[in-house]
Amino acid sequence: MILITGANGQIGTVLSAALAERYGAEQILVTDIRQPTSPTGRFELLDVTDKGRLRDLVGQYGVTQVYHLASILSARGEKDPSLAWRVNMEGLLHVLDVAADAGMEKVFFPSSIAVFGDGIDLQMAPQDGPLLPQTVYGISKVAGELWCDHYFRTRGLDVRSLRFPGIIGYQSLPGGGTTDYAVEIYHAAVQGEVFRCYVASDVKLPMMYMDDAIKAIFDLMDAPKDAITIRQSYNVAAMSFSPREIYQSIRQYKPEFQMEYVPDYRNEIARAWPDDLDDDAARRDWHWRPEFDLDAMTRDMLAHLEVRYAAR
Ligand code: AKB
Repeated sequence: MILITGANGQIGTVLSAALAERYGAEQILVTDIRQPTSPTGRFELLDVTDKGRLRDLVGQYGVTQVYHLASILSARGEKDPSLAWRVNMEGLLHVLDVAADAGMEKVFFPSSIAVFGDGIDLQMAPQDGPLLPQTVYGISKVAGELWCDHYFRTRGLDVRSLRFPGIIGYQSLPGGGTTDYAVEIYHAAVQGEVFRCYVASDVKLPMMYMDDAIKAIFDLMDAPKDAITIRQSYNVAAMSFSPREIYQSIRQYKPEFQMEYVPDYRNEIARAWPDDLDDDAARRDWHWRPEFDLDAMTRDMLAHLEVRYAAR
């Protein structure tokens, strides 16, 4: 049985469905702090800060793998640092401990571009280099990566991780992140609204289409154990753009679309993150290759969202 935490979230919604399609819905245990509207597989309420509940579910269902997605993201984390630390740090430690005790096969932990900050070339963040994040979320991801490596070395737990860029998909909405604007902009464009962008026009960030994010997770998790040479977290890159560039990409198909810039505190978070990532290690170790660039993503996002809003 495969357990997913944070399964109602932006990635969790899509990953749960993809795992159910791969392994069968009866093999998937979907968990979250809130009841989903339409669960994929069996659903159980789970707050990851409750270790006893996690241990009980793992025993009850005979869980052999965990995809640990429950997390407070960067923007919300700055508003409530103690909540972010509790959920992100305690939650991960509970998962690692319960998984190691149960002798699980594998664990997946998403890290983030938020691990980067001062001390590196922000135009192309290296795989190895100083990790000096400026957000609570970033600090929790750096500590999380080190804990994953520690559990691999001391308990033999096969935990694998990716440093995700901003993820963009039509299936679900993100919440509490800095890169959320790059999803919201498509919804505004399709609904004929003026988009108010909280990141300045020239701030480039690494981004990835949801299909590629799911592919990256599966490619990493399917790789033979001895191919995984990095037990902290792999950089994975797909595309990099600024608000001005995504706006121009949308305007090719929606020439009437308008955007205003109203930068807020999230702009400062975005400025401290890299423009792009060096993902040579992921390409070398488990043959990572993204499929979507900005324009391919724009076409796919607009096509799916047009259908959804037309049906309302
Ligand atoms: C966020 O913006 O906080 C996340 C991330 C890049 O990890 N989407």
